[in-house]
Amino acid sequence: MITERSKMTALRYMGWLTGCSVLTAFVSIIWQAFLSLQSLNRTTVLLSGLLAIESGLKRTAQEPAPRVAIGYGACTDLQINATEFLDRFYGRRIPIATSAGSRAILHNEDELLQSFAYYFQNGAAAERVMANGTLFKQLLGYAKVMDKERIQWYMGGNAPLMAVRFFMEGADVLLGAHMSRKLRPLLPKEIRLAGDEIPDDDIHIILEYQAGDTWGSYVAPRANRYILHNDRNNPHLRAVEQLTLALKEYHPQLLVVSGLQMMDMFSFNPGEREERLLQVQRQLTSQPNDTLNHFEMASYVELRLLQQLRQFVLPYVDSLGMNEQELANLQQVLSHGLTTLATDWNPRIAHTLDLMRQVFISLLEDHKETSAGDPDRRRISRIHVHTLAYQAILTTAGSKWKNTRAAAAKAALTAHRYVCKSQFINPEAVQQVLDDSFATSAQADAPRMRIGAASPVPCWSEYIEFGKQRQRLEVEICVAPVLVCREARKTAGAGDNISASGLAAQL
Ligand SMILES: *[C@@H]1O[C@H](CO)[C@@H](O)[C@H](O)[C@H]1NC(C)=O
Ligand SMILES: *[C@@H]1O[C@H](CO)[C@@H](O)[C@H](O)[C@H]1NC(C)=O
Ligand SMILES: *[C@@H]1O[C@H](CO)[C@@H](O)[C@H](O)[C@H]1NC(C)=O
Ligand SMILES: CC(=O)N[C@H]1CO[C@H](CO)[C@@H](O)[C@@H]1O
Repeated sequence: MITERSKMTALRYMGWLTGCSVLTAFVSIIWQAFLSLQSLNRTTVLLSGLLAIESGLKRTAQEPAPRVAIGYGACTDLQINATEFLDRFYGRRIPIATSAGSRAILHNEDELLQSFAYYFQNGAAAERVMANGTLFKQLLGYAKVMDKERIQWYMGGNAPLMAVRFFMEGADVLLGAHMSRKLRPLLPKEIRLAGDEIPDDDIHIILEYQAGDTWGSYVAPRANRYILHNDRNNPHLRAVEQLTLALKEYHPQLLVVSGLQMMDMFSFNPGEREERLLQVQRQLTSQPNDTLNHFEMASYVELRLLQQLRQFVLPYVDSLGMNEQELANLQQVLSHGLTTLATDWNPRIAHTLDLMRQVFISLLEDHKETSAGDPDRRRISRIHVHTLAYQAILTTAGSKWKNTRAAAAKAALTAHRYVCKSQFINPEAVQQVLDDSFATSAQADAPRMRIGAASPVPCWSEYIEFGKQRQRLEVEICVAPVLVCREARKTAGAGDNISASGLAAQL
C-alpha cells in the first residue's frame, strides 16, 4: 500500500523532473538560437565582404568593353526532375550502383539506369552519350508527355551560356556556333555569331536532382545533374573554321575553347577526330600573343580524348577552368595516364589546392620539354577550380591576369546567385560549408588561412617548383567561400556562368 507520504515524495520528485526538463529544453532552444544567430552573423559578414570586393570591379564608362570570343556549338537543353522522370517511366527498375555505371557510351535502358544510379548516389555531375537513337527519341517522347510545368527548355551548350554571361558582364562577344532559327532569338542580338543556320539543334536531356532526393534506396548527397545526349552537330565542332576566319578581324583579348567533351569517339571515323582537334590547335596558335587562350574543361570519360587534349589543346592555352571532379580527372591523366571515377563531391580545400599545384606543375613541365621545338606553345598561367563550397584561382605572378581576388569573389557570388536562381542573396537561405580557416596544403607544415570579416577571400603568394632543376615560379592563389544555397534551384550550366564571370573579372 502506498502511504500518503511516499505519494507526496513521488509527486515532488516528478515536479522536480519536469522542471528540469523544461529548463533543459529552454537552455537548448536558447543555445540553438545562439548558434544559428552566430552562423547568420558570419554569413552576413562574409556576404558583405564578397559584395564589397565585387563592387570594386565596376568598369568606368571610358574603359572599352573587353572583347571575348568563344567556341564551339550550341544545343537545346530539356530539363526534367530526375527522380520523378525515372520513377514514372522506369518504376521499380532500380539497379545496383557499381563502377560499371561509369561507362562513357550507353546503348540501352539497363546501361542508362546503371549509369544514372552510379552518379546519383555520388552526387557527381555526368554527361553521357546515348548511342541508341531510338531510345533517345523514346526518352524525349516520355519527357514531352510529362506535365508542361514539369519540363523546361533552355538554350544550352557551354559556349552560348558562357557567351551570355560575358555579355552580361559587359563584354563584346563573338560566338562560334551553328544554330537553328528557333534558338538564335534566345541569344542576345548584340552577340555576334560565326556559324550557319541549321534546321534542328541537338537536344540535351538534363536530369536534375536536389540534395536528399531519393531514387529507390539511393539518396543524392548533393544537388547535381545527369546529362544525356545523342548529338549530330556538336561533336564535329562544325563552326571552328568560321570562327577562325572571324577571329582574324575580331582580335579578342580572350579566346575561350569549350564543348570538346562532345567529341565522343562514336561520332567519328578513325583519324577524323584528330583532324578536328588539329583545327582547334590551328585556331589557338594563330592568335596573336596579346590574346589570352582559355580552355574550359568538362566531364571527360574517354582517356584517349584526354590524351589528345594534352597533345592538341593544353599546350596552347594560358588558362584552364574546371570543377573538382574534372580537376581530379585531369590530375590523374597528367600524372598517371589514367582517368578517375567519381570523386568526393565536397573535397577539402587543401586537397584541391594540392591537385591544382600538381596539374600546374605537369603542364609547366610539358611546356619546358617541348617549347623549344614549337614557339607557339604557351605556358599555363591560370587555373580556376570551382566547387560547391568554394572557388580557387591560381595565377602566375606578373601574368596578364588582373584582379585574382575579385575574380574569386565574383565567381563565388555567381555560383550562389545561379544555383539559388536569385540575384538577391538572403543570408537565411544560406548554408555554411566551410570552416573559419583552412590549410593551404595537406603537407604537415602547410600554413593556414583564415576566412572571416578581415579577409573574406584570402590570397597568398607561394613558389611552385618544377622540372629536374627545381626551377621556381611565383604564383598567387585566392580562395573565396561560396554561400551555398539550402535549396538548389538549378545546377546545369552553373559552371559556365561561374567560369565566365571569373574570367571577365580578370581581363
Ligand atoms: C535501343 O533501344 C531500344 C528501345 O529501348 C531497344 O529496343 C533496342 O534493343 C536498343 N538497341 C540496342 C542496340 O541496344
Ligand atoms: C523532384 O520531385 C520530387 C518529388 O516530386 C521532389 O521531392 C524533388 O525535390 C524534386 N527534385 C527537383 C530537383 O526538383
Ligand atoms: C608578341 O608578338 C610581337 C609581334 O609578333 C613581338 O614583337 C613581341 O615580342 C611578342 N611579345 C611577347 C611577350 O612574346
Ligand atoms: C545568376 C546567373 O549568373 N545566371 C545567369 C547564367 O547564365 C544565363 C545565360 O547563360 C543567364 O540567363 C542567367 O541569368
